[in-house]
Amino acid sequence: MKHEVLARSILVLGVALAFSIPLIGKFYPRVVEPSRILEVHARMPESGGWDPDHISIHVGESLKLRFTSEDVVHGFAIGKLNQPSVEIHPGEVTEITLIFDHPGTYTFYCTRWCGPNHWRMRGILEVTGESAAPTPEPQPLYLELGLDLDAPHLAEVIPARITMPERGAQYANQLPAYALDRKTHLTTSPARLWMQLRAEPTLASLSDDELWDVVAWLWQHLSSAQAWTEGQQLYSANCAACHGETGKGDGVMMRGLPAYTHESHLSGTRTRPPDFSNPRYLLGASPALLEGKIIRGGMGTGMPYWGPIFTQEQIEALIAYIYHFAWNSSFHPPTVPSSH
Ligand code: HEC
Ligand SMILES: [Cu+2]
Repeated sequence: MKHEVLARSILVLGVALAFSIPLIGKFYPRVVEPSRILEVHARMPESGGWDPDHISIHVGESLKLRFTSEDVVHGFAIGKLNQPSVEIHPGEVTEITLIFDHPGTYTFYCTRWCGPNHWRMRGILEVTGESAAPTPEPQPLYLELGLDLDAPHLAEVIPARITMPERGAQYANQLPAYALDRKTHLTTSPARLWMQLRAEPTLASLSDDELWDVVAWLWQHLSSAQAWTEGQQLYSANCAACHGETGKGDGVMMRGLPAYTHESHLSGTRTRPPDFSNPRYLLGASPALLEGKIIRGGMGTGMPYWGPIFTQEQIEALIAYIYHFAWNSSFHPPTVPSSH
């Protein structure tokens, strides 16, 4: 899927080089003679953000962007393209050359925490030109399901101890087929799935704790270890400043704001993120719901929208990573040491 996007829509020439050599302009003419050069100024969002913040390029045209920063270090990346970002240092010029082979609209964004409104530092890159009709993006699952993202989603049941997925694995062959089905996984919260499995006569011999091990195993099983690692990296780069390294909602950007409480969860008046290590919040949410929140953001709250920034795979990786805060939660009385 990654390769498809790359082949279909973009070539970013020499971006990787820009990491090691800040002033690489002289290397470019050998790669490609740009048909146009555009100066782009980077400033903190408080002082205006990107200038210009709307860039147009024609299919096949090679556009050289010359970045300068007028305050602190910023980064430049284009959403959904899986290309490394370039750094923009004050007093230096960073150049990249873009060529697209397909029309489309992209969001470019700052990749450095340059200030409290860092995530608002975004702009639009419009690629114009005729071509075969663009492949429509699949509709996000939360829209297909008609989920109300703002409705409360407290877990009806939560584990009484830290779950042990490796113990849950031994019951894999006793599970009803739907439990292993990916669509069920995406549309069902862990708490709901637990309740469904609890009602299965064939699993009646399992204790409540063992059944939680099964659900935790399913959550691990249905997302790959690779996704988890990618999710961890994306989380610390993009989310931890608000959500906190340990997912407690206590990131540096959130200090001093009123706490996230049950009341704020129920009424929708939330200023801080929820504590991801509190299973009441996270184990009551399906992957489709979390995906919706990440794509759309929390209207009116500080939660940014990430739909134009991350690929589907990156969002899935983030979700796989976020759930681990609840599974490994020290919120439970730690009667058994966690194996993670
Ligand atoms: C600028 C601060 C900020 C950043 C950065 C941020 N968030 Fe949030 N996030 C919030 C706030 C505030 C909420 C609570 C909003 C609400 O629930 O309506 C929230 C809520 C959420 C929720 C909903 C949780 C629930 O149980 O309803 C998810 C999921 C989430 N964020 C994921 C992410 C991910 C993934 C990233 C990084 C890619 C991220 N957030 C970056 C502030 C932030
Ligand atoms: Cu910035």
